[in-house]
Amino acid sequence: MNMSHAKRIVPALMLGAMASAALAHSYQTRTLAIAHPWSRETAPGQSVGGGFMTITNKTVVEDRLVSGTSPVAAEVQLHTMTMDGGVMRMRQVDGGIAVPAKGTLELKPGSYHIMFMGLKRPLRQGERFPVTLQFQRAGRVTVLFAVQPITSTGPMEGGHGIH
Ligand SMILES: [Cu+2]
Repeated sequence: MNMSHAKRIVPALMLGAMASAALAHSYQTRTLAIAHPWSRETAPGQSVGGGFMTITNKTVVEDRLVSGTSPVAAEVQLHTMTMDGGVMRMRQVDGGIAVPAKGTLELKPGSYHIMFMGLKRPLRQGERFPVTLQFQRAGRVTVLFAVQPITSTGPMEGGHGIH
């Protein structure tokens, strides 16, 4: 890499870091688009946290989110919510979650979500932490989860900022 190239890249990275609290973020692989990975701030002593994002499959072949890892948690699980005698319960998903061909998998509160089990430290509002997602076809994809206020019900998109 020559010097002029390096000089052009640095300001862009700095701008990205400064804008990160308020702006939406997304990731592209050859086959998937992963939008707005987010999580909620945790209370001291809270050992689990939720993770949410939107995964779009750009191909005509189904993919599958099968597992994940993160340095902030002992284990990353995939969960779903089901009605059980009138009560919503979350349950670990067996065999992963499909990302439909030319379709979208939404991980959101009250539905499919990621569960960070055995948090090694509290998740603080405004920070980002890495999660490596394992897909059946797309392989490993590492994304950053943005930690939003504990009251959040959806991703904070660009321009909305912190409420
Ligand atoms: Cu859960």
